Amino acid sequence: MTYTPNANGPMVEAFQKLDVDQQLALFWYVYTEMGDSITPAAPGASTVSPQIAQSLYDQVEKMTTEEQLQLQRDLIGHQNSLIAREYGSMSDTTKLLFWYLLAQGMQKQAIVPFPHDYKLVSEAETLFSDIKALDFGEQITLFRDIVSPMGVDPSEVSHDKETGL
Ligand code: 45D
Repeated sequence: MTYTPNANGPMVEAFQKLDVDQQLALFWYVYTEMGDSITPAAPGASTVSPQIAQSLYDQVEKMTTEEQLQLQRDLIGHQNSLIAREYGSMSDTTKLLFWYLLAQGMQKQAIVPFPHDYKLVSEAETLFSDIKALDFGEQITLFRDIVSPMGVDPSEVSHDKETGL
């Protein structure tokens, strides 16, 4: 099967059209679905920097649960912050690893837990089914395209007077 990153376009757009909380919720359901098949020590993971993802994760783990949730919402919403800029300077695969660490942190209750009664809206349900129909390699390409633009790319924004960043 031939596959190009561009084939993700419509799915990436559908993901970004969801409101921020629905994006987080869908991402959580994706993790619960595929979590076991993700192996952080995957061979050939040459562009991943585990120490960088881990140190960013460690900063988030120290926050209160409210701050942890806000940080995740802010990454999706491109809010300027030190962590958003640190995130934006990582490689796409390291960004994926960071989200994976967050999801694992949620599972071990070190990060704000997912509310059991929180439901996906129908657009998110549809997208979830579409994602499940992709093979593993296609899913990873899709998630890279989704997490890549999150945060703030420090090389693309100018100095922010308000935050001093
Ligand atoms: O109260 O090559 C709501 C590596 C609102 C290795 C909420 C890899 C209400 C190298 C928003 C619902 C492993 C990196 C609360 C490859 C409310 C390599 C909170 C692959 C509390 C390929 C919701 C990595 C929250 C892969 C907090 C495939 C939701 C990684 C949070 C995949 C959701 C990672 C999170 C995935 C989801 C991570 C954190 C799918 C994370 C998903």
